[in-house]
Amino acid sequence: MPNEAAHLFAPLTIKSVTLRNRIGVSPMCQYSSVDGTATDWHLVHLGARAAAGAGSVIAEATAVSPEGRISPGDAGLWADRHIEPLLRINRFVKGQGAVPGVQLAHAGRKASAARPWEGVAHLADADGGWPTLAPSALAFGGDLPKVPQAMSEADIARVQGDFVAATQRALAAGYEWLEVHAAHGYLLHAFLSPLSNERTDRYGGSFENRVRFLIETTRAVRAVWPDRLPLGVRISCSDWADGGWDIEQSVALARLLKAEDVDLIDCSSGGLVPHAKIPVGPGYQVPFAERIRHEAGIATAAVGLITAPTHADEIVRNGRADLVLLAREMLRDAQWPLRAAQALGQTAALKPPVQYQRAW
Ligand code: 531
Repeated sequence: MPNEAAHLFAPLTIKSVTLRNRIGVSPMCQYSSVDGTATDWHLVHLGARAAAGAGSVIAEATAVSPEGRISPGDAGLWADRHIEPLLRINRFVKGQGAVPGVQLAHAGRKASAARPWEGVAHLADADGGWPTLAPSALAFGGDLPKVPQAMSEADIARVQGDFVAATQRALAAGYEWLEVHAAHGYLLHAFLSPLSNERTDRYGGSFENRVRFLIETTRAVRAVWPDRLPLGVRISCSDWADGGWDIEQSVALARLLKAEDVDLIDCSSGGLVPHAKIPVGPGYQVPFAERIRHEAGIATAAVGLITAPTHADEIVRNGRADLVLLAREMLRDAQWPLRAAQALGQTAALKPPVQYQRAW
Protein backbone atom coordinates (compact mmCIF):
# COMPACT_ATOMS: atom_id res chain seq x y z
CA MET A 1 0.00 0.00 0.00
CA PRO A 2 1.58 3.33 -1.06
CA ASN A 3 2.32 5.74 1.82
CA GLU A 4 -0.58 7.77 3.17
CA ALA A 5 1.12 11.15 2.62
CA ALA A 6 0.12 11.01 -1.02
CA HIS A 7 -1.63 13.78 -2.93
CA LEU A 8 -2.82 14.19 -6.49
CA PHE A 9 0.62 15.03 -7.85
CA ALA A 10 2.60 12.42 -5.89
CA PRO A 11 4.01 9.64 -8.06
CA LEU A 12 2.54 6.15 -7.72
CA THR A 13 4.71 3.07 -8.22
CA ILE A 14 3.00 -0.26 -8.82
CA LYS A 15 5.33 -3.21 -9.57
CA SER A 16 7.98 -1.72 -11.92
CA VAL A 17 5.78 1.08 -13.29
CA THR A 18 5.73 4.61 -11.87
CA LEU A 19 2.89 7.02 -12.69
CA ARG A 20 4.02 10.66 -12.47
CA ASN A 21 0.78 11.56 -10.68
CA ARG A 22 -2.57 10.11 -9.51
CA ILE A 23 -4.56 11.37 -12.50
CA GLY A 24 -5.70 8.76 -15.00
CA VAL A 25 -7.69 9.04 -18.20
CA SER A 26 -10.51 6.55 -17.70
CA PRO A 27 -11.15 4.12 -20.57
CA MET A 28 -13.76 5.77 -22.78
CA CYS A 29 -15.28 4.20 -25.88
CA GLN A 30 -14.70 6.19 -29.06
CA TYR A 31 -16.56 3.73 -31.34
CA SER A 32 -14.22 4.93 -34.09
CA SER A 33 -12.07 1.91 -34.90
CA VAL A 34 -12.19 0.23 -38.30
CA ASP A 35 -12.73 -3.52 -37.86
CA GLY A 36 -11.02 -3.08 -34.49
CA THR A 37 -8.07 -1.07 -35.84
CA ALA A 38 -7.06 2.26 -34.30
CA THR A 39 -7.08 5.42 -36.43
CA ASP A 40 -5.54 8.90 -36.33
CA TRP A 41 -8.49 9.85 -34.10
CA HIS A 42 -7.12 7.59 -31.37
CA LEU A 43 -3.58 8.99 -31.72
CA VAL A 44 -4.84 12.56 -31.30
CA HIS A 45 -7.45 11.72 -28.63
CA LEU A 46 -5.11 9.75 -26.38
CA GLY A 47 -1.91 11.60 -27.33
CA ALA A 48 -3.31 15.01 -26.39
CA ARG A 49 -4.21 13.81 -22.89
CA ALA A 50 -0.78 12.27 -22.40
CA ALA A 51 0.85 15.53 -23.53
CA ALA A 52 -1.30 17.46 -21.04
CA GLY A 53 0.13 15.52 -18.10
CA ALA A 54 -2.13 12.60 -17.15
CA GLY A 55 -0.21 9.99 -15.16
CA SER A 56 -1.85 7.18 -17.09
CA VAL A 57 -3.90 7.10 -20.25
CA ILE A 58 -6.08 3.99 -20.37
CA ALA A 59 -7.39 3.20 -23.84
CA GLU A 60 -11.08 2.37 -24.29
CA ALA A 61 -12.71 -1.02 -23.80
CA THR A 62 -10.85 -3.14 -26.35
CA ALA A 63 -12.61 -6.27 -27.52
CA VAL A 64 -10.91 -9.66 -27.18
CA SER A 65 -13.04 -11.02 -30.04
CA PRO A 66 -15.29 -9.53 -32.74
CA GLU A 67 -18.45 -10.75 -30.94
CA GLY A 68 -17.16 -9.14 -27.77
CA ARG A 69 -17.53 -5.65 -29.18
CA ILE A 70 -20.25 -3.31 -27.93
CA SER A 71 -20.53 -1.81 -31.40
CA PRO A 72 -19.01 -2.36 -34.87
CA GLY A 73 -16.76 0.65 -34.14
CA ASP A 74 -15.12 -0.79 -31.02
CA ALA A 75 -11.37 -1.15 -30.60
CA GLY A 76 -9.96 -4.66 -30.82
CA LEU A 77 -6.98 -6.81 -29.93
CA TRP A 78 -8.35 -9.99 -31.42
CA ALA A 79 -5.93 -9.96 -34.34
CA ASP A 80 -2.22 -9.28 -34.82
CA ARG A 81 -3.03 -6.53 -37.36
CA HIS A 82 -4.31 -4.45 -34.45
CA ILE A 83 -0.86 -4.24 -32.85
CA GLU A 84 1.18 -1.85 -35.03
CA PRO A 85 -1.28 1.12 -35.03
CA LEU A 86 -1.52 0.83 -31.24
CA LEU A 87 2.27 0.57 -30.86
CA ARG A 88 2.60 3.92 -32.66
CA ILE A 89 0.09 5.54 -30.28
CA ASN A 90 1.68 4.00 -27.18
CA ARG A 91 5.18 5.12 -28.15
CA PHE A 92 3.85 8.69 -28.32
CA VAL A 93 1.91 8.40 -25.03
CA LYS A 94 4.97 7.00 -23.26
CA GLY A 95 7.21 9.64 -24.85
CA GLN A 96 4.98 12.29 -23.29
CA GLY A 97 5.57 10.80 -19.83
CA ALA A 98 2.26 9.00 -19.37
CA VAL A 99 1.80 5.26 -18.81
CA PRO A 100 -0.17 3.67 -21.68
CA GLY A 101 -2.92 1.35 -20.48
CA VAL A 102 -5.71 -0.66 -22.04
CA GLN A 103 -8.99 -2.17 -20.83
CA LEU A 104 -9.71 -5.65 -22.24
CA ALA A 105 -13.39 -6.30 -22.68
CA HIS A 106 -16.14 -8.63 -23.81
CA ALA A 107 -19.56 -6.99 -23.95
CA GLY A 108 -21.58 -10.20 -23.48
CA ARG A 109 -25.32 -9.64 -23.80
CA LYS A 110 -24.77 -5.90 -24.31
CA ALA A 111 -22.79 -6.56 -27.51
CA SER A 112 -24.00 -6.05 -31.07
CA ALA A 113 -25.29 -2.52 -30.45
CA ALA A 114 -25.23 0.69 -32.47
CA ARG A 115 -22.80 3.51 -31.70
CA PRO A 116 -24.45 6.01 -29.30
CA TRP A 117 -24.80 8.63 -32.04
CA GLU A 118 -26.49 5.97 -34.19
CA GLY A 119 -29.04 5.00 -31.55
CA VAL A 120 -27.27 2.80 -28.98
CA ALA A 121 -29.84 -0.02 -29.46
CA HIS A 122 -29.17 -3.64 -30.45
CA LEU A 123 -28.47 -3.97 -34.17
CA ALA A 124 -30.82 -6.03 -36.30
CA ASP A 125 -29.06 -8.88 -38.12
CA ALA A 126 -29.76 -7.06 -41.38
CA ASP A 127 -27.92 -4.02 -39.99
CA GLY A 128 -24.80 -5.97 -39.08
CA GLY A 129 -25.87 -7.39 -35.74
CA TRP A 130 -24.43 -10.65 -34.44
CA PRO A 131 -25.41 -13.34 -31.88
CA THR A 132 -24.56 -12.45 -28.28
CA LEU A 133 -23.22 -14.58 -25.42
CA ALA A 134 -23.91 -14.52 -21.66
CA PRO A 135 -23.94 -16.81 -18.63
CA SER A 136 -27.69 -17.36 -19.08
CA ALA A 137 -30.28 -16.74 -21.80
CA LEU A 138 -31.50 -13.54 -20.11
CA ALA A 139 -31.74 -10.28 -22.07
CA PHE A 140 -30.53 -6.99 -20.58
CA GLY A 141 -33.80 -5.33 -21.65
CA GLY A 142 -34.67 -1.80 -22.72
CA ASP A 143 -32.78 -0.83 -25.85
CA LEU A 144 -30.88 -4.15 -25.64
CA PRO A 145 -33.64 -6.78 -25.93
CA LYS A 146 -31.69 -9.55 -27.71
CA VAL A 147 -31.76 -12.82 -25.76
CA PRO A 148 -28.15 -14.08 -25.57
CA GLN A 149 -26.98 -17.66 -25.94
CA ALA A 150 -26.13 -19.26 -22.59
CA MET A 151 -22.44 -20.12 -22.80
CA SER A 152 -21.28 -23.71 -22.83
CA GLU A 153 -18.11 -24.77 -21.02
CA ALA A 154 -16.45 -24.78 -24.46
CA ASP A 155 -17.56 -21.15 -24.99
CA ILE A 156 -16.13 -20.26 -21.57
CA ALA A 157 -12.77 -21.83 -22.39
CA ARG A 158 -12.68 -20.12 -25.80
CA VAL A 159 -13.43 -16.66 -24.38
CA GLN A 160 -10.79 -17.15 -21.67
CA GLY A 161 -8.37 -18.03 -24.45
CA ASP A 162 -9.36 -14.83 -26.26
CA PHE A 163 -8.51 -12.78 -23.14
CA VAL A 164 -5.11 -14.49 -22.95
CA ALA A 165 -4.30 -13.90 -26.62
CA ALA A 166 -5.42 -10.26 -26.40
CA THR A 167 -3.18 -9.82 -23.34
CA GLN A 168 -0.20 -11.08 -25.32
CA ARG A 169 -1.02 -8.67 -28.15
CA ALA A 170 -1.41 -5.83 -25.64
CA LEU A 171 2.15 -6.45 -24.45
CA ALA A 172 3.38 -6.44 -28.06
CA ALA A 173 1.45 -3.19 -28.63
CA GLY A 174 3.48 -1.42 -25.94
CA TYR A 175 0.90 -1.23 -23.15
CA GLU A 176 2.33 -1.17 -19.61
CA TRP A 177 -0.97 -1.23 -17.70
CA LEU A 178 -3.73 -3.77 -18.30
CA GLU A 179 -7.26 -3.65 -16.93
CA VAL A 180 -9.78 -6.48 -17.20
CA HIS A 181 -13.31 -5.11 -17.69
CA ALA A 182 -15.59 -6.89 -15.23
CA ALA A 183 -18.09 -4.03 -14.80
CA HIS A 184 -21.02 -2.22 -16.42
CA GLY A 185 -23.08 -5.33 -17.20
CA TYR A 186 -20.65 -6.79 -19.72
CA LEU A 187 -19.75 -10.46 -19.89
CA LEU A 188 -17.55 -10.89 -16.80
CA HIS A 189 -19.90 -8.78 -14.64
CA ALA A 190 -22.90 -10.78 -15.87
CA PHE A 191 -21.36 -13.94 -14.39
CA LEU A 192 -20.93 -12.19 -11.01
CA SER A 193 -24.51 -11.03 -10.56
CA PRO A 194 -27.42 -13.30 -9.55
CA LEU A 195 -29.66 -11.04 -11.65
CA SER A 196 -27.97 -12.18 -14.87
CA ASN A 197 -26.42 -15.53 -13.92
CA GLU A 198 -28.92 -18.34 -13.36
CA ARG A 199 -26.51 -21.16 -14.19
CA THR A 200 -26.74 -24.41 -12.24
CA ASP A 201 -23.21 -25.61 -13.10
CA ARG A 202 -19.95 -24.63 -11.35
CA TYR A 203 -20.18 -21.11 -12.82
CA GLY A 204 -23.49 -20.22 -11.18
CA GLY A 205 -25.35 -20.16 -7.86
CA SER A 206 -22.99 -19.58 -4.90
CA PHE A 207 -20.65 -16.56 -4.66
CA GLU A 208 -17.67 -18.90 -5.26
CA ASN A 209 -19.31 -20.22 -8.42
CA ARG A 210 -20.34 -16.79 -9.73
CA VAL A 211 -16.82 -15.35 -9.37
CA ARG A 212 -15.20 -18.43 -10.91
CA PHE A 213 -15.21 -17.19 -14.53
CA LEU A 214 -13.58 -13.89 -13.53
CA ILE A 215 -11.05 -15.54 -11.22
CA GLU A 216 -10.08 -18.14 -13.85
CA THR A 217 -9.82 -15.48 -16.57
CA THR A 218 -7.81 -13.12 -14.36
CA ARG A 219 -5.46 -15.99 -13.40
CA ALA A 220 -4.92 -16.84 -17.07
CA VAL A 221 -4.30 -13.17 -17.97
CA ARG A 222 -1.90 -12.71 -15.04
CA ALA A 223 0.07 -15.77 -16.16
CA VAL A 224 0.95 -14.12 -19.49
CA TRP A 225 1.02 -10.44 -18.37
CA PRO A 226 4.57 -9.84 -17.03
CA ASP A 227 4.85 -9.81 -13.23
CA ARG A 228 6.63 -6.43 -13.48
CA LEU A 229 3.55 -4.76 -15.02
CA PRO A 230 0.41 -3.67 -13.14
CA LEU A 231 -2.84 -5.58 -13.62
CA GLY A 232 -6.15 -4.00 -12.68
CA VAL A 233 -9.76 -5.18 -12.69
CA ARG A 234 -12.70 -2.80 -13.12
CA ILE A 235 -15.77 -3.98 -11.23
CA SER A 236 -19.24 -2.60 -10.68
CA CYS A 237 -19.18 -2.51 -6.88
CA SER A 238 -22.97 -2.52 -6.80
CA ASP A 239 -25.77 -3.34 -9.23
CA TRP A 240 -27.92 -0.80 -7.30
CA ALA A 241 -30.74 -3.35 -7.58
CA ASP A 242 -32.45 -5.67 -5.07
CA GLY A 243 -30.96 -9.16 -5.13
CA GLY A 244 -28.03 -7.98 -7.20
CA TRP A 245 -24.28 -7.72 -6.74
CA ASP A 246 -23.26 -5.40 -3.91
CA ILE A 247 -20.29 -3.85 -2.08
CA GLU A 248 -20.01 -6.68 0.46
CA GLN A 249 -19.50 -9.19 -2.37
CA SER A 250 -17.12 -6.70 -4.02
CA VAL A 251 -14.90 -6.59 -0.92
CA ALA A 252 -14.82 -10.38 -0.83
CA LEU A 253 -14.03 -10.49 -4.56
CA ALA A 254 -11.26 -7.88 -4.17
CA ARG A 255 -9.58 -10.11 -1.56
CA LEU A 256 -9.67 -13.03 -3.99
CA LEU A 257 -8.29 -10.89 -6.82
CA LYS A 258 -5.47 -9.64 -4.58
CA ALA A 259 -4.57 -13.28 -3.98
CA GLU A 260 -4.32 -13.64 -7.78
CA ASP A 261 -1.70 -10.85 -7.82
CA VAL A 262 -4.11 -8.24 -9.17
CA ASP A 263 -2.61 -4.86 -8.22
CA LEU A 264 -5.61 -2.53 -8.29
CA ILE A 265 -9.41 -2.54 -8.29
CA ASP A 266 -11.03 0.15 -10.45
CA CYS A 267 -14.28 0.88 -8.59
CA SER A 268 -17.27 1.72 -10.73
CA SER A 269 -20.91 0.57 -10.45
CA GLY A 270 -24.14 -0.13 -12.31
CA GLY A 271 -24.82 -1.28 -15.84
CA LEU A 272 -26.22 -4.74 -15.04
CA VAL A 273 -29.95 -3.98 -15.27
CA PRO A 274 -31.80 -1.08 -16.93
CA HIS A 275 -33.85 -0.34 -13.79
CA ALA A 276 -30.86 0.30 -11.48
CA LYS A 277 -31.47 3.20 -9.03
CA ILE A 278 -28.11 4.95 -9.02
CA PRO A 279 -27.57 7.91 -6.63
CA VAL A 280 -25.41 9.76 -9.15
CA GLY A 281 -23.52 12.76 -7.81
CA PRO A 282 -19.97 14.09 -7.47
CA GLY A 283 -17.75 11.17 -6.42
CA TYR A 284 -20.73 8.87 -5.75
CA GLN A 285 -18.56 5.78 -6.20
CA VAL A 286 -15.64 6.94 -4.04
CA PRO A 287 -17.00 5.21 -0.91
CA PHE A 288 -16.65 1.91 -2.75
CA ALA A 289 -13.00 2.61 -3.56
CA GLU A 290 -12.39 3.61 0.06
CA ARG A 291 -14.01 0.47 1.53
CA ILE A 292 -12.21 -1.90 -0.82
CA ARG A 293 -8.88 -0.14 -0.29
CA HIS A 294 -9.14 -0.54 3.48
CA GLU A 295 -11.05 -3.83 3.83
CA ALA A 296 -9.28 -5.78 1.09
CA GLY A 297 -5.91 -4.01 1.46
CA ILE A 298 -5.50 -3.45 -2.28
CA ALA A 299 -4.89 -0.28 -4.29
CA THR A 300 -8.02 1.24 -5.81
CA ALA A 301 -8.99 3.73 -8.48
CA ALA A 302 -11.90 6.09 -7.94
CA VAL A 303 -14.04 7.12 -10.89
CA GLY A 304 -17.42 8.74 -11.40
CA LEU A 305 -18.35 12.45 -11.68
CA ILE A 306 -15.04 13.75 -10.34
CA THR A 307 -14.40 17.16 -11.89
CA ALA A 308 -12.84 19.54 -9.32
CA PRO A 309 -9.06 19.44 -8.70
CA THR A 310 -9.63 19.93 -4.96
CA HIS A 311 -12.04 16.97 -4.92
CA ALA A 312 -9.59 14.70 -6.75
CA ASP A 313 -6.79 15.81 -4.42
CA GLU A 314 -8.92 15.20 -1.31
CA ILE A 315 -9.71 11.64 -2.44
CA VAL A 316 -5.99 10.81 -2.56
CA ARG A 317 -4.95 12.81 0.52
CA ASN A 318 -7.60 11.05 2.65
CA GLY A 319 -6.58 7.59 1.47
CA ARG A 320 -9.90 6.94 -0.22
CA ALA A 321 -8.19 5.77 -3.44
CA ASP A 322 -4.68 5.61 -4.93
CA LEU A 323 -5.66 6.85 -8.40
CA VAL A 324 -8.41 9.15 -9.65
CA LEU A 325 -9.78 8.40 -13.10
CA LEU A 326 -11.50 11.14 -15.05
CA ALA A 327 -13.82 10.28 -17.89
CA ARG A 328 -16.18 12.87 -19.36
CA GLU A 329 -14.26 15.68 -17.67
CA MET A 330 -11.26 14.66 -19.79
CA LEU A 331 -13.45 14.90 -22.90
CA ARG A 332 -14.44 18.44 -21.90
CA ASP A 333 -10.92 19.50 -20.98
CA ALA A 334 -7.90 17.50 -22.17
CA GLN A 335 -5.71 20.02 -20.31
CA TRP A 336 -7.27 19.14 -16.93
CA PRO A 337 -3.99 17.91 -15.36
CA LEU A 338 -2.20 21.20 -16.18
CA ARG A 339 -5.15 23.24 -14.92
CA ALA A 340 -5.27 21.12 -11.75
CA ALA A 341 -1.53 21.66 -11.17
CA GLN A 342 -2.13 25.41 -11.29
CA ALA A 343 -5.21 25.22 -9.06
CA LEU A 344 -3.41 23.11 -6.47
CA GLY A 345 -0.11 25.03 -6.53
CA GLN A 346 1.69 22.04 -8.02
CA THR A 347 3.18 23.62 -11.15
CA ALA A 348 6.60 22.36 -10.01
CA ALA A 349 5.29 18.79 -10.25
CA LEU A 350 3.82 19.05 -13.76
CA LYS A 351 5.20 21.09 -16.64
CA PRO A 352 3.41 21.65 -19.96
CA PRO A 353 5.02 20.28 -23.12
CA VAL A 354 7.96 22.51 -24.06
CA GLN A 355 6.08 23.69 -27.14
CA TYR A 356 3.30 25.07 -24.93
CA GLN A 357 5.29 26.44 -21.98
CA ARG A 358 5.06 30.06 -23.07
CA ALA A 359 1.26 29.81 -22.83
CA TRP A 360 1.05 28.62 -19.22
C1 531 B 1 -21.19 4.30 -19.24
C2 531 B 1 -21.65 3.35 -18.18
C3 531 B 1 -21.20 3.55 -16.90
C4 531 B 1 -21.66 2.74 -15.89
C5 531 B 1 -22.55 1.72 -16.16
C6 531 B 1 -22.99 1.50 -17.46
C7 531 B 1 -22.53 2.32 -18.48
N1 531 B 1 -20.38 3.74 -20.30
C8 531 B 1 -19.67 2.49 -20.03
C9 531 B 1 -18.74 2.19 -21.19
C10 531 B 1 -19.48 2.12 -22.50
C11 531 B 1 -20.33 3.35 -22.72
C12 531 B 1 -21.19 3.66 -21.53
C13 531 B 1 -17.92 0.96 -20.91
O1 531 B 1 -17.77 0.57 -19.78
C14 531 B 1 -17.28 0.26 -22.05
